[in-house]
Amino acid sequence: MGHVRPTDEQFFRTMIRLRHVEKALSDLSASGQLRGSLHLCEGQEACPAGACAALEKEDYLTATYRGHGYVLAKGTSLDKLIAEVLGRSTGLCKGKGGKMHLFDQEFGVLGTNGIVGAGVGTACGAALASKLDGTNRVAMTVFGDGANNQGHLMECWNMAVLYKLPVIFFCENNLYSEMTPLSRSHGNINLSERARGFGLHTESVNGNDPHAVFEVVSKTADRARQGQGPTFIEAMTYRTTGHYQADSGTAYRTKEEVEDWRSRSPILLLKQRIGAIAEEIEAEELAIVQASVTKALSEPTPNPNQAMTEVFA
Ligand SMILES: Cc1ncc(C[n+]2csc(CCOP(=O)(O)OP(=O)(O)O)c2C)c(N)n1
Ligand SMILES: [Mg+2]
Repeated sequence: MGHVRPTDEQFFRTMIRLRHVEKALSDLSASGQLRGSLHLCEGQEACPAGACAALEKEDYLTATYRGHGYVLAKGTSLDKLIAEVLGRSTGLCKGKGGKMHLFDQEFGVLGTNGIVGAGVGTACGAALASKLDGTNRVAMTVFGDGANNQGHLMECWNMAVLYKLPVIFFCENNLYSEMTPLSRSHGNINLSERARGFGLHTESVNGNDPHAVFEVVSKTADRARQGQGPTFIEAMTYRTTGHYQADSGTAYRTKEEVEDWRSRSPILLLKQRIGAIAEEIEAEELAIVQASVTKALSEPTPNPNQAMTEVFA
C-alpha cells in the first residue's frame, strides 16, 4: 500500500481550489444566494489536502460542517459538490442534503454533518463492517477539538480499541470550538493524552504542513490495514476566519494571534516555496471553480414532488 506523496505544486492546487470554492460560497452567502450557516476552513487547508491524498478511493470518510475540503480532496466531482451546496437537483444528493450533508458513495464519503461529533460513530460502524467483510477499507473521521467532549466519542474510542477497528480519528485542533478556547471547555487540554487514556495509539502533527499530514495518515492507514487498530491523530491548525459567516473571528482572539497564524498559513507557505507557477495554478483553479458555480446556478432546484424519494433508502 501507500501512495506517492504529492508534490508541493499538487498540494498547492488542491488547497487553492478549496480556497476558491469557499470564497465563492462566501460571496454567494453574502449576496443572499446561499442561505444558512456557512463554516469555512481558511487556514486549515493542509489537513484535507494531506490526509485525503493518503487514502484509497474506497476508504471511508466522514467529516464536519467545515468538511468541504475533505470531500473534494477525496475525489468527489467539483460540479456535483457545488450543485449540492447550492441545492440543485444535479448535486451529490440531488440537492436535498445541502452544504452540511455531502455524501458520495463512489468515493466512500459517508457524510459531512452539522451535528458535532456525529460522523465519528458512522465511521466506526463503517470500520466494523470493513473488518467483518474483510474489505481492508480504512475509515477516517474528521472532527474538531470541541467534539472531544461529546460523550459518544468516548464510547467510540473504547469500542474501536476493543475491536481493533481500522479507523483513524482525525482531530483538527484549531484551538477553539465556536468562540470558546480549549482552556475554557476541557479539563485537560492535552487531547492526545486523553485519547491515550482509552488505549488509543496517538500521533501529533503540524496540521499546517500537507506533507507531514500525508505522512502521518499514510502511516496510520497502513497500521489499520495491517490489523493494528485505530489511531487518534491530533493535527494542530487554526482557522484564520470566523467560526461561520456571521462571526468576524476577532471578538475572542487577539489580532496578533490571528496574524501570527495567518503568516504560517499552508497556502501562503507553499506559494512562497513554489514561486511564479503559483499564480498560474491559482488562475487556472479560479476559472474552473467559477465555471462550476455558473453552471450550478443555471441548474434546477429539486422538484417538491420528489421530496420524499431517496430519503430513507
Ligand atoms: C451536538 C451539537 N452541539 C452543539 C452544536 C453547535 N456547534 C456547532 S459547531 C460547534 C463547535 C465545535 O467545535 P470543534 O469541534 O472544535 O470544531 P470546529 O468548529 O472548530 O471545526 C458547536 C458547539 C452542534 N452543531 N451540535
Ligand atoms: Mg475547533
